Amino acid sequence: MLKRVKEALSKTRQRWREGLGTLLRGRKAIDVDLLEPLEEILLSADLGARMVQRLISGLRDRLGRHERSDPSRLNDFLKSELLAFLKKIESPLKASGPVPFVVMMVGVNGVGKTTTIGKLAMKFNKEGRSVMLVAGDTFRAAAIEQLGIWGQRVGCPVIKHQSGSDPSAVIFDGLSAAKARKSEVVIVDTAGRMHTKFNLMEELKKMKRVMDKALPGSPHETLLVLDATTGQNAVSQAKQFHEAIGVTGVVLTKLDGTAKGGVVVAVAEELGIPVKLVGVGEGLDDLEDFSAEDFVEGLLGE
Ligand SMILES: Nc1nc2c(ncn2[C@@H]2O[C@H](COP(=O)(O)OP(=O)(O)O)[C@@H](O)[C@H]2O)c(=O)[nH]1
Ligand SMILES: [Mg+2]
Repeated sequence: MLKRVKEALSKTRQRWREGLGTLLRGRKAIDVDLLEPLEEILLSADLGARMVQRLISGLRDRLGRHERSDPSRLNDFLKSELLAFLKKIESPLKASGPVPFVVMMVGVNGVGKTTTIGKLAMKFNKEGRSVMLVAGDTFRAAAIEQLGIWGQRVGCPVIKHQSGSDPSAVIFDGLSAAKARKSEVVIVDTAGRMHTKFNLMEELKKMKRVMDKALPGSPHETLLVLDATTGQNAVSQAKQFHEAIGVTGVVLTKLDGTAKGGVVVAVAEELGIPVKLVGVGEGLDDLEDFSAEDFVEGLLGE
């Protein structure tokens, strides 16, 4: 598991190590004049301005107290600070308690919602739990088809209506069917939408109301899918979705092949939303529980 996330974050880590190496070359001690270039490097890993400020001021305090540790300790300090912070937002997806347990997936277009649903269905299926998928992205016929294919691969039922129909209607039917069949986990797909489009955000609110009507208390998790390659824009997406419908967790996809993996730290810092899952590829098994340790190792490790 550590290997997958570490591999996925290798570009971010490589950039960090190169920057740090250049910065510390020939240094005997950490001095205040290091703080500014260090800040630059941390910002380029997309940890977000606030997190970077927090780390830099922590270092400044230490230097002020004349804790002039040798440069090789710098990375350890940053790692332990980051770890302490990320531990607070580490929260694996349990999907236990209510039956059916309903998970709603939201996010902008192309971030990996449908793919994550397929992976998640596989994960639950492997745990021996019955899963049902609901094709709440009725916007395009291709989206309904795509979910159907994932359902076939995993071997779980997919509840769908025709494209162009009201997403709330298929969601109501889906949850009713799940209740009747005693499905353990229901995962609801939704159409991608720009976080800045008022009407589309209102539509999400309606879907949530309909879920609560069909199965009081649901959805039990509202997961926002964020594409790690988008960098800091993910933070404004998270803010808007959270304000509109109350996100309970984040899924960070496409961590493989990006040097912007630090963005999850920025999202957590701004909003305090737990990070549940991490996508590390396009395959069925390319989904991991978020682990603070692995993440910090991946970002700042050897
Ligand atoms: N490399 C990589 N690609 C991913 C990951 N998750 C999704 N994708 C790809 O992103 C594209 C969009 O995914 P899709 O699930 O259709 O996004 P949606 O519009 O949010 O439903 C597809 O080509 C997926 O294969 C991931 O973790 N890593
Ligand atoms: Mg989709």
